Amino acid sequence: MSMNVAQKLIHSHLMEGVMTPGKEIALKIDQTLTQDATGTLVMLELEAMGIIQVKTECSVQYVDHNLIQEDFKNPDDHLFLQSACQKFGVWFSRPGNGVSHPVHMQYFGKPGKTLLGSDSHTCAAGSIGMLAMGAGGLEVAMVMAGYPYFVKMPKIFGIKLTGKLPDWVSAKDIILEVLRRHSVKGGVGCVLEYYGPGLEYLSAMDRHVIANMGAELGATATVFPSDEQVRIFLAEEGRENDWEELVADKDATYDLNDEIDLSTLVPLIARPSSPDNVVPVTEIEGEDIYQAYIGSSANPGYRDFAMSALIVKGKQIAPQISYDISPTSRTILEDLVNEGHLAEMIHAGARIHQAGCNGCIGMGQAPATQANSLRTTPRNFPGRSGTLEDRVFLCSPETATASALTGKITDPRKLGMPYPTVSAVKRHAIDKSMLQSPLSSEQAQKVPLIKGPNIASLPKLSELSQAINLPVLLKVGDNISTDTIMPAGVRVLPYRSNIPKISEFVYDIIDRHYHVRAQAQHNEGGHVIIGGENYGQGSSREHAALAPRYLGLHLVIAKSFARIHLQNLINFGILPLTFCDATDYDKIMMDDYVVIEALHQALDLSSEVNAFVMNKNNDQNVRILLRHDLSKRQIDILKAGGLINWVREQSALK
Ligand code: MIC
Repeated sequence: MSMNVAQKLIHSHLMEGVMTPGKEIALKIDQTLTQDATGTLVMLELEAMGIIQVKTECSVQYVDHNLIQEDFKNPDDHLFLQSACQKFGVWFSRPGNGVSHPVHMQYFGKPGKTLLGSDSHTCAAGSIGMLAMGAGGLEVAMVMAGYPYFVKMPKIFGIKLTGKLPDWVSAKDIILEVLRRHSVKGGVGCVLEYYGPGLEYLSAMDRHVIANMGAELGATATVFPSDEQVRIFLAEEGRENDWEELVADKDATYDLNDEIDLSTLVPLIARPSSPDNVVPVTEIEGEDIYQAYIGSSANPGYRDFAMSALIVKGKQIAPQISYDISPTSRTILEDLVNEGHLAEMIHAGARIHQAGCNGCIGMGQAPATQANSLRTTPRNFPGRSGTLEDRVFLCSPETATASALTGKITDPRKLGMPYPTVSAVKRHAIDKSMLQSPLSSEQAQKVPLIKGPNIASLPKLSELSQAINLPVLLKVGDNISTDTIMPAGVRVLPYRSNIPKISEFVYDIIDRHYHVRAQAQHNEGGHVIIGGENYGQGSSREHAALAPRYLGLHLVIAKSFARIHLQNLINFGILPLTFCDATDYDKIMMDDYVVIEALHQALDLSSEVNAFVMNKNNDQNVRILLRHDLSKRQIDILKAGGLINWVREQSALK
């Protein structure tokens, strides 16, 4: 049977199940990636499961999110992570070494391998022919402990690229075009596979830009073939031996199809506050801007920074502009210094930040209230920048830099200068000195975990109750992102290792009193949340499930769920159900009670569950039909009160 690249990757790692879209399969995972904002929980979970040493071919822990050290919390986390890496046999990428995704691609990524990461943008590694997926931390901890990864067999969505990009249009415009066509829900349940003659002109780093933002379409993964461009990339990193060819069979087919002629694309921009709110730059040019932000895992390559430098070379940015440069890795920073580009940007008025995620996740560089911020980052969900009333636009480095020069949203083609050519770096920096290798298992056993006072143990979770009779404490609309459920930013991120404390921020972007109401209801048994379509899109942060669960959330009823968040809810014992008839969404109001009887039996016997909605005064009682698409394994995990309890039960049975 002829196969496309995604099918080949899945087939070679299939441990259980059949490759029928929608059916649960188990995959062998070769590598894992964790970052500090999600990794501290992963390490606590490994500890809670009693794991001695990780069993993957290679697991790497990065410190890239919580770099600001305004007090002890973040540095305590860094030391905890370093000790945990030594204890469990994990590589440690020290603070300052750079953003996980490009650094992983540079030093560890290998065509043909699988990668699971506790970060939704892990899919970026699909740029070099890997099957790379984002997941909740607990899923990653399980894989590190030697379990397979369970996921629904995706549909493979083939996107054929033809033609060549015009001047001033780059990889970011390609993924913005895909988002414009298919929306933030367009990739749910799919692997996006790019193929066709247009690939010839896209470097591995260009492909990283596209693969990274596959997360914004809700896709399970994005896959590119491993071809000559990938060989060139690995050769530049001194790892040509790690290259192997991986391309689709000649007569391979796809479950879904689309085609983009690159030569027809124009500079695009996603308006506030959703990555799929995409229009041509010309449609909104002329609006004043406050900030132009270059960097993040969505435009991480040397080329992206060098392009910005060449555009501003010898010029000055407009007076009101904050031109923020957030280098993605230490080696890119070194290359930019050696090639003289950093000096050009500084001269033009740039503000240079340390290598890491920084403003992308609201860790600094927050924009002024309601002032337009043009960013090369992957997400512009409301408030994610750190400013509640933000106006963040997503665009290419070309568009952001052109706008920094004029002070207004500007189509870069109108700068009236020739399109700069970024030449190859003369002596590319390859430097593993800030990557600490795992210890031998003998040495590892002697390492104590260093836990500062902000690192709290994981809360114990109760089993799923037999019946539900709980009030609705929140009703939200479509496309609620995990940035809304569990905000990021300097206020909140330092509590990623402290669930009791971080739970005080749950949903506070839309309801400051939610956590107080939830706490008050906790002793009464808990509560329910009602959601719209694509509930929980965006980040993989499992805090968006665990913290509400800590506050007593037991059931979410939504029109549909995003993949990673759905599994996170299950992993922390929160039942996710969907409406059989989406119009029933309108029949449930805040403070109504949802009643489900004989719940365990209902889940076991059928994919449909009867529920009653009663208003506060108990004088109105409506029956609604809910459904689930849970596997037996997922139902067992829910009944046990989450994955950690389930693992403990399984080990006790052995
Ligand atoms: C993101 O882009 O939202 C993040 C920061 O990378 C997250 C991880 C996190 O919340 O820490 C992600 O996408 O998973």
